[in-house]
Amino acid sequence: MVLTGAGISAESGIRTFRGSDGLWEEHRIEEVATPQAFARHPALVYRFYNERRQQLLSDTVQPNAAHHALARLEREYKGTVNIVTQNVDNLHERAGSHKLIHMHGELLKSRCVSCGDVAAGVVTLDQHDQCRVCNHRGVLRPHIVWFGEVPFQMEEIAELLAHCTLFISIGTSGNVYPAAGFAKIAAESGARTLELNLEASSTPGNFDEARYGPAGTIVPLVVDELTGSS
Ligand code: BV8
Repeated sequence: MVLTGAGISAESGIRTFRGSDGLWEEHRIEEVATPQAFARHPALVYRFYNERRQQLLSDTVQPNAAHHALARLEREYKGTVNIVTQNVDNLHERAGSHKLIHMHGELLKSRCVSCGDVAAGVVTLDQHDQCRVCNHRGVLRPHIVWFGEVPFQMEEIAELLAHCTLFISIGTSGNVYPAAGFAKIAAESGARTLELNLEASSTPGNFDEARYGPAGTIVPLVVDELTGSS
């Protein structure tokens, strides 16, 4: 089981949360990425996500060597490879990964708060948009898990954690729960745990081993070792 965070997309040009000191413009991200912020200042929250979607959809943002290495691992590894990502970008899919859970949602999708419809291919969202299913207006929100909301597919993730033999964390600072607690749960289930990051995360004690460096450099090396091609 592989858990990825913002660090794996850093070399693709997407800023990490810590890299921006947790800020977007003058707002703390924890204050913008919440249901309360959306209720109080919808236009601000719509803009926050419209700007990130615009960047993700630009040609300059492409999967990097770490994303491609994980897709190769899924193809070539002797066991099953499952990725759980905290990221809302689509770079794992574009690199060819299939077994993938977006526990914090997906930037390019919207959800109707009235009928629950989830639509893909979103470019911009605003409070005037109409749901394609129930036709209500002003009901589309980013299909993103905000602070204080329950992450998606937690049952499937619990199953993966209970049965995984190797848990690899890539590019996450280990600050946001429940994701930050996964390594410990995997270790309690008997998995070997490996942290791949630019620097030590907040929970280095949860890992048997750690390797530090840019994901684009160290992830392909680890995948070579795991697939016997090194
Ligand atoms: C929940 C989508 C209950 C949004 C995200 C008080 C009030 C309310 C809640 C809480 C509270 N106190 C604690 C909580 C829980 C809260 C939380 O943890 N808060 C934190 C701030 C303390 N969590 C929640 O609210 C979660 N829900 O708890 O519900 C529950 C729990 C369990 C079961 C049932 C119910 C929901 C959290 C989800 C929030 N949404 N994303 C959006 O994108 O706009 S979180 C968002 O921030 C990311 O998805 C990610 O999870 C997190 C950022 O973390 P990272 O990915 O690690 O990124 P970061 O920048 O921090 O670190 C990057 C790392 O990469 C660094 O270590 C860096 O060194 C490294 N790096 C950089 N460059 C590279 C690199 N590594 C390799 N190569 C490089 N080139």
